[in-house]
Amino acid sequence: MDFAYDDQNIFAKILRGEIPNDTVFENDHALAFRDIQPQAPVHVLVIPKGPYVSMDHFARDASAEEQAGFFAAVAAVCDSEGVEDGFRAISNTRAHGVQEVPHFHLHILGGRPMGRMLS
Ligand code: D5M
Repeated sequence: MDFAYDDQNIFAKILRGEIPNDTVFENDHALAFRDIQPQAPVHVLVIPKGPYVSMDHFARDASAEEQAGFFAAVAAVCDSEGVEDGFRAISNTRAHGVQEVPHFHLHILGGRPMGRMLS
């Protein structure tokens, strides 16, 4: 798999501070911010700060420290967003997953029942 990274993608620009974002949480390895087109009362994107295109890229090539930092951010978002009743986490990947932004991001959706989603 070729995981060539395009540093002009919109999340790279957010990480460089070139585009504003509504930050929920940040640590050394990850940033969490509100989706600009929310699909639920809670809709936060968690992204690694490193240049990873997709979840499989991140899982293969990110260091243990980067991966721990990423999941610490996921935990912090879950703690702060009031999703005790549950949430859905999605990472759209490449063409079949209809990924729009080629920087790995985990959608965290909550605040209402999500319904079945297997299509
Ligand atoms: O979809 C990418 C997601 O990223 C989509 O839900 C909109 C969101 N998005 C796009 N631009 C921004 C900015 N500037 N801030 C916040 N959220 C944004 P996917 O199909 O998962 O790649």
